[in-house]
Amino acid sequence: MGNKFKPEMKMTRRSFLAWSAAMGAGFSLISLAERMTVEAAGVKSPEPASYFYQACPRNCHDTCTLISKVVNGRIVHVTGDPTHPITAGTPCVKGHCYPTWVYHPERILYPLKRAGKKGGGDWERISWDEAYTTITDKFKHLIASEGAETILPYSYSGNLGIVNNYGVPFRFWNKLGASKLERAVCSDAGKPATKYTYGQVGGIDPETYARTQLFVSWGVNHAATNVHIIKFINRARDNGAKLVEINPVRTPLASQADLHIQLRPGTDAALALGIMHVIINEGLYDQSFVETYTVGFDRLVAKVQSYPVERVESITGVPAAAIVEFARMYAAVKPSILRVGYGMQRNSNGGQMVRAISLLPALVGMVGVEGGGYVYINGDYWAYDWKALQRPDLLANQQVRSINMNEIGKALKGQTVETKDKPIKALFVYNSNPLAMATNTNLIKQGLEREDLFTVVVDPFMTDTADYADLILPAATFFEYEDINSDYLGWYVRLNQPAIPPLGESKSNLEIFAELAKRMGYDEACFQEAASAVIKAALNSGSPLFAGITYEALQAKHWLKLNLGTPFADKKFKTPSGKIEFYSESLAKAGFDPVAEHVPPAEGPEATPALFIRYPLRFLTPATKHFITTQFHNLPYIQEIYDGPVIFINPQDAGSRGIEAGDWVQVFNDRGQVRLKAAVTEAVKPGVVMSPKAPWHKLSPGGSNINALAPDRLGDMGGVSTYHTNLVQIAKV
Ligand SMILES: Nc1nc2c(c(=O)[nH]1)N[C@H]1C(S)=C(S)[C@@H](COP(=O)(O)OP(=O)(O)OC[C@H]3O[C@@H](n4cnc5c(=O)[nH]c(N)nc54)[C@H](O)[C@@H]3O)O[C@H]1N2
Ligand SMILES: Nc1nc2c(c(=O)[nH]1)N[C@H]1C(S)=C(S)[C@@H](COP(=O)(O)OP(=O)(O)OC[C@H]3O[C@@H](n4cnc5c(=O)[nH]c(N)nc54)[C@H](O)[C@@H]3O)O[C@H]1N2
Ligand SMILES: [Mo]
Repeated sequence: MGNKFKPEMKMTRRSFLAWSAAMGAGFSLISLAERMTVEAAGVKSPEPASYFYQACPRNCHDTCTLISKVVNGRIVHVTGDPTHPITAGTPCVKGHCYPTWVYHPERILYPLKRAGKKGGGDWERISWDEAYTTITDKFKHLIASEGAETILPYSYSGNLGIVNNYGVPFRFWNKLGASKLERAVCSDAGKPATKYTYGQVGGIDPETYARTQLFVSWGVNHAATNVHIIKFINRARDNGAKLVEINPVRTPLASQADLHIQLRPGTDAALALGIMHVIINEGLYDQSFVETYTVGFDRLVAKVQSYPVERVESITGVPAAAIVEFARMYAAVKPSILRVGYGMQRNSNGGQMVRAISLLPALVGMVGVEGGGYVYINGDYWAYDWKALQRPDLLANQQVRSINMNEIGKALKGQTVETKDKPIKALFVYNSNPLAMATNTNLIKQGLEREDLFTVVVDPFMTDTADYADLILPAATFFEYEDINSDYLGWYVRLNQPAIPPLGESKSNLEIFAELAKRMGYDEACFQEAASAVIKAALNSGSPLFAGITYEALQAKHWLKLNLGTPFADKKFKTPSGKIEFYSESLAKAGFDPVAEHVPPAEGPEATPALFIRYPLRFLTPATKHFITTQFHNLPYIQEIYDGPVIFINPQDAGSRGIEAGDWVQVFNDRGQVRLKAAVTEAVKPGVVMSPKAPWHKLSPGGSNINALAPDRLGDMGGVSTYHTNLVQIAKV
């Protein structure tokens, strides 16, 4: 990495024991019975060994319960909890690597300050005292001279801990009055889209998938992003269920599916309306369900008439016969589950695509039934006491400005309305690596290079973003602090115990914000709370979903299931009409078609024909099994098994460009360029290319990753990112 600092790891057995004694009750050893369960699962245990339970806090549906084995103060092995129904004893390929992640020789273990030009790679080790003083002096100066809004926290999902991500940092930023970050990179169009239809966002319990007869995976790549759920889908298939995959890419699960509908990206609303055209016009819908529990059916009937299957074929590229086949299957085979992914809605028209798809289960009566339903995200089941966690009451200026994280490059360059006259002067990055993961990264880099910008990065590793920091604070990993986590697909709250003390001088986000608060002179008691107190406050929301889920119960059991039955079993919906809305007045008020509509993507042959001539390929950059967004790329074991910086290209597109499998190619558009290796395959259709998110720039050939090409345009709903509305051209190098 070329940085002039020497990581050291000094934790003697004596200091470990002193630390573990100091951790007291929060540091519980697992019981003998549990240890026997672990050993029965094949974990060898030479004495003396201790075992600790973690909740993997990566941004991942699965949120595995892990068990780490510690010998002489060192984690020697990490496995999955064999008793957990979803984790079922095995982490994913990345989870297996955790010991090498924790003890990576390039972990940052001390505060560092820049010792050369920004991005130059020269660092000087400093004390925590100097680091804190530098930051708080800067903050105090900015607050007094230019206002607290010139300070912007940037964070997202490096760890999703309720304490260390969603909790304590917000208390600090509220009190300080910093600009708010609109955290809209991920699933934020699909949420409002789903709410327009059902009034809330939530999914069904994946452990009930086995009861379905038809599983429709619409824009999800389970084999990469959700491996622990596949066993439930397979159990359903063992019971005779059919599997349908609707995805522009032939994913591993699509290869095994009964039907793979390989549509053009960004055309899903047209497909959904075409399917509804068949179901309605052939009289296959659930008439009594529609009459009893929905409003606006007549408007839907009218709307689908403009989506006959021939027209839908020309928009989506899906043969009319396949649309009819699926429509008839979806109306006939019950119970059915329709699972919608997040990748698709990261498009300029993503919200409207999810809205159109969300109408399907209601049309065939698959809402509130066992083994059936619609699945998006479990956000509404995270029934924590958010006010106690984040303390919005500490924010004096309720009108504080908000900056969309998807426009971070523009914001740093003063190119947004909010930042033109009041520039961002301090950027505090934690739990995120924006320079690698966000859109239009060349612009972000220019922003980070600003000499008048003071940037702090808190991370366990020297990331692309950290390279441009003025100050780097060493973050402890989740094996080194206490927290709780929630799944966003399964229904659990899980305790995360520390297994070892923080390596070197690294600290948890909680500790860092506590000390910053002290030095800023914030004397509210909440700033000095231990993790256990924050967890207790968060769980104490009074929500019936959390009945029986307490800190003490979590310490004893490590994970506890939410108290939820079949969602919508009572057929009550939190929409304005109290019913499922095929026609939505709120959608109309927000400027959308009140039923649903196919809107061509903002970059494409219809919307930008001239651009399409120069850049005729639609570039998808979804997840790979090897990374969690930007994490793990720096692990040797992952590098060994990672296919490298590939781009999938159809033989037709490769042939017309003289590209053969294994050739290095340049992928480019007006925003940037990236060098990738061609994988010539029919897994993508002509006109579509695909390369996984989100390697580090500095570990990528040519020093640039795929997000150098990604647009910073916002999507139609929720201010979401639009990674997939991205036209490119490819040339052999
Ligand atoms: N091209 C493309 N890009 C995408 C996407 C896409 O589909 N395509 N998806 C987007 C989506 S959906 C998301 S959610 C984002 C995710 O992007 P991010 O939220 O940035 O998430 P990660 O890359 O997982 O982790 C960011 C950093 O957190 C650090 N970290 C880990 N644990 C801790 C900790 O305990 N404390 C601190 N302080 N830091 C820690 C890691 O070392 C890492 O550098 O990426 C987006 N980027
Ligand atoms: N291994 C691994 N797991 C992860 C992540 C990771 O980086 N690696 N990221 C995590 C994060 S942050 C998130 S948000 C989730 C995301 O979970 P998913 O939604 O499953 O993942 P994505 O890869 O973003 O997108 C899923 C699929 O959308 C498809 N897609 C793209 N455009 C379209 C379209 O227009 N129509 C249709 N029908 N499909 C389309 C892509 O081909 C891709 O297969 O996964 C999480 N889990
Ligand atoms: Mo995400």
